[in-house]
Amino acid sequence: MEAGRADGDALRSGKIATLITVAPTGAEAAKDAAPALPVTLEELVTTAKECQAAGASVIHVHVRDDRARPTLEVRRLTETVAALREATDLVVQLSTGGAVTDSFEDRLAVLDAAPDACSLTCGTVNFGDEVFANPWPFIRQLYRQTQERGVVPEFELVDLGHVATLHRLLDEFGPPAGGRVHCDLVMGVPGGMPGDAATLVQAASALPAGATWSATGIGRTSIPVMLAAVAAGGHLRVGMEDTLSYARSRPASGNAELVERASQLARLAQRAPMSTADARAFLGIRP
Ligand code: KMH
Ligand code: ZN
Repeated sequence: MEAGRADGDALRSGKIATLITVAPTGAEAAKDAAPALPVTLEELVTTAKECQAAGASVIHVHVRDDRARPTLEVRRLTETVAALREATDLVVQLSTGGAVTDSFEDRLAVLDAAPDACSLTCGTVNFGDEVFANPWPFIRQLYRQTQERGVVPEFELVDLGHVATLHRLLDEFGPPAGGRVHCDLVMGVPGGMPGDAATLVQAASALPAGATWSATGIGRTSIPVMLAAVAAGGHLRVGMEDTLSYARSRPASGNAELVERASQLARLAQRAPMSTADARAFLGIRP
């Protein structure tokens, strides 16, 4: 694909800015253990505004209920999408991964909240002591629904085998809504691919021609993965879904400082953070 090669050249020569995604909450961390975790709508909106100011252009959203437990209740998701659109210009990407306990039916229904974008994990993976289930029939059904509804998917690749499934998905069902194949290499999940530079290069090299990618390192792999991603011409995802620490023995004070550090690194690499308007054009988000 010509467009892909052009993107690759532009990335290496610094002509394409860095897309920074913030994943502020996730489904796993407990508010008691991490008081800075945004779990109410008000906290999420405040975090989103701070993170946009710090350089994020996409927000990957998991919602919590009144007791701070993860939920996929469509009413809450819809309200959250509306509130984030009202308060920010961020691309709103809802998680269809949810929590490991969520049903496939509830995960498909996330699209009823009509987000700009959604995550789409390309395979099952051990997830600590749990299993994050993404069998092929579910992946296929979710992908078809994103195409029908014009929701731009981000392909979450947690293991190298997920790259093969991404190829299969595109071969069988064609390009995604928005036209760009954009992936997130989720590295360092206990049970998934390790979060190191060699694996990152291997995974990025195996992507379909023309695909673009960001990377995120879970836990203590956060910084090595971020450094490797910038060096290899990738984009970045950071946030308290992926790591609760800013540095060794130093909890993150919030999401904004994680985004701020990613922005500084991007600027250092001569690929400044992408604006929200450019991120919408880059990902092919509908007006
Ligand atoms: N919470 C994980 C089980 C996604 O958002 O799409 C799944 C996850 C992936 O966070
Ligand atoms: Zn997530």
